[in-house]
Amino acid sequence: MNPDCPAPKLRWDIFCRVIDNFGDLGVAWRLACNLAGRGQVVRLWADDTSPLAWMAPQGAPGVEVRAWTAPIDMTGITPGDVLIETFGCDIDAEFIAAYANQISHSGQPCVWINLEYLSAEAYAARCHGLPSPVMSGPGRGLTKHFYYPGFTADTGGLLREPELMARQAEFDRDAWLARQGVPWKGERLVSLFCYEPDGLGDLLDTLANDAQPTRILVTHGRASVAVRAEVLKKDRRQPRWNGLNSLSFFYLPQLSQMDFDHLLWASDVNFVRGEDSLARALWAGRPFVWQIYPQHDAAHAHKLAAFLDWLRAPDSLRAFHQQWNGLSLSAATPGDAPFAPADWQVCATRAKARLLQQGDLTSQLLSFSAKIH
Ligand code: TRH
Repeated sequence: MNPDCPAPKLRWDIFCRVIDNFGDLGVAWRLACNLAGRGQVVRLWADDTSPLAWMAPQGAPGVEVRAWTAPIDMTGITPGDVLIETFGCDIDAEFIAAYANQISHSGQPCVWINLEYLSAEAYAARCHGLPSPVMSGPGRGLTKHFYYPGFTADTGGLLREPELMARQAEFDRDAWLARQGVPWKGERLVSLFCYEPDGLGDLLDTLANDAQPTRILVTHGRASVAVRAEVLKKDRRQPRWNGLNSLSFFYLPQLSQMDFDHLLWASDVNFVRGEDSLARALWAGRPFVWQIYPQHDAAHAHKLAAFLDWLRAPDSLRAFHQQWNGLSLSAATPGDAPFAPADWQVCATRAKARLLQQGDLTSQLLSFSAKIH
């Protein structure tokens, strides 16, 4: 999108169904804010809006949040210009009928976009932007388009706010840590946002036995439950497992999305999971480890491999990911190899630089929609 020629102001309806965890809503909210921040008018429909109370307590100007009830409450609603269906969430027939009706009366074009999951696999670039004619139901005759986020210029890119790098450059680590109540004395800080990773016990042992002190900043929810359980197990089985007290913990409350970014900027190494936090770890530019969302058919193993290839991950980082994700039996840090060696940082810095040269998701989505519109 040419910055001298601002995108036309459109009305957007973004639909989001929360399957589990926070990623679906996290991505939908971030997209809504990114669009509104560029002058668009956004309505976000979510079947569970409750996590926004901590994720985005201030709301965002230009974003209206609506409860997506079943059946959908369309009282007083006129569909917008653009429909975004996040992660194939299936918008109600009633809403589609109203949209189709509006299009046929106004002559406006159909901009109905299916925003897909993030993947570095080749299909993302292959399928990005493809049209899909709607063959049945009230939308029959309309065309949906697939929009694939991704890590390369031939995909839809990653969400990135225009001012993100400037905010990062001004970030005051000490002040932020003090505000959170973290008693930081210069030890290595590791943020931990995860499910129940296979490699958690090994990670704690590695850090407990490391001469360099480490504090893990444990995020609220599943990560904190997993860490407390692992520590309890270790305390029972081997009370002196952290005998040097090299390892300490700080349990965080639920953070706003803004503060979640700050957590990643404040830490020396980031453990992230799912989709949105992976993108944020890339923007943080610090060494990171990703726990991929597990799928029953083991499709996540291919997805992880594709990502590590794109990342140009050094061998030790690949091995760590395999073990963290339960995809191999090798030890988290084989032998006496250091935790997070320098080439992890080099890899993260280069990946961030590559991504910064590409268009962000919202700019590309605006161009894409304007082309169809
Ligand atoms: O929560 P997730 O595991 O979400 C996952 C993925 O999206 C996955 O692809 C999807 O299939 C599954 O949900 C259903 O991880 P993710 O994607 O990183 O989303 C977490 C969001 O929560 C992200 O926007 C950051 C936000 N967050 C906060 O705002 N504050 C916090 O304190 C924490 C821990 C997270």
